[in-house]
Amino acid sequence: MALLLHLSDVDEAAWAAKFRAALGDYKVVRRGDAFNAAEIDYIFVWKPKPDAFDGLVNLKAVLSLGAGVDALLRHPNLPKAVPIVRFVDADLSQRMSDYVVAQVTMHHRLFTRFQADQKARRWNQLYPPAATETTIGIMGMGVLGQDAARRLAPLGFALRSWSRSPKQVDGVDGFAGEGAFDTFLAGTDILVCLLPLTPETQGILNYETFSKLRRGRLDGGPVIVNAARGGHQNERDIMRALTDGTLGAASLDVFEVEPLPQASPLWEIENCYITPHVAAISDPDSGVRYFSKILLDHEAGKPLINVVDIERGY
Ligand code: NDP
Ligand code: OXD
Repeated sequence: MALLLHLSDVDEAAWAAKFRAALGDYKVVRRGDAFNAAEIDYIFVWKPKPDAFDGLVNLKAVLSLGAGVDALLRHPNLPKAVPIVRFVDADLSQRMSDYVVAQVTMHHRLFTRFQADQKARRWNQLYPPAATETTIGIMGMGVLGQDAARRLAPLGFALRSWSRSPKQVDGVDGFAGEGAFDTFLAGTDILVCLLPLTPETQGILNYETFSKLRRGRLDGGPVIVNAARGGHQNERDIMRALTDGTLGAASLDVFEVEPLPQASPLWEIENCYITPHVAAISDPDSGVRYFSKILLDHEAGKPLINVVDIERGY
């Protein structure tokens, strides 16, 4: 019985040390260690290599360091019948909401406009709308979307959400399904994407979507904030919309290709605010606490929690 760690682009050794401390006698191995593949019950992954699952014939669950599992689900050798547990964590939600609140408040107060005025030494008393006059539309009303709504509400913003199934959250005007998408957009000034990447949501941040957002409330035009996945956005369309005024600004944490290529024109656009996929990081202490409990509970006969619905894709 053992847990195998297979983490790329993060400090696997540090995670392994914490898992060993948390799991006591339960064996924890890393990719480079000598181990018998048949003894692996659980694999903890982030950006797994093609051979990650080779020989793991007794796997009970795949544990995903990421909250988003789109890339994992595309892994060509992902075992078909093994449940996937994704990361759901208050610390991760807090960090994501920190990002969302920062971007939303920055755009609400017309940061792009006043930065340009400052550069031009221009004194122009243009008053932003009150938060109560500004509507934030959250696409994806799951764990992260609901947390963001909860933290934006006390600031006074008008809130609306869009999800696959209807959601009733206090103080949030809920819209659900494709049929309600245009109505949702029509009243939105700042569009925040917290959707999972699935075939249905791929490319949803496109020119047509941007054209349907409410105009006239925020000087410069409506704004998008994407902290979900680069696959949600069409970057050519974002370029076009930022240049022709369909969008006033965009905050992007994720990109079609990561790292964002040097040649991308997005780097140069003043009303495009780029961060390198850092909106929220899975913290090793809370991550180890969360997954160790899940593993030990499961070994004690309890059901797994936060299991990905593979058919749905999230
Ligand atoms: P959840 O699974 O909890 O929530 C997903 C939400 O999206 C649900 O409300 C769901 O609707 C909705 N949704 C899914 N498909 C559709 C659709 N076709 N149309 C409308 N709504 C849809 O996910 P999380 O909140 O935990 O995470 C969201 C995403 O955030 C992750 O998948 C990941 O890609 C991204 N992420 C990015 C990070 C970063 O650092 N940039 C860090 C962590 C996560 P319903 O409620 O009806 O199921
Ligand atoms: C995640 C991420 O999905 O960091 O957790 O992007």
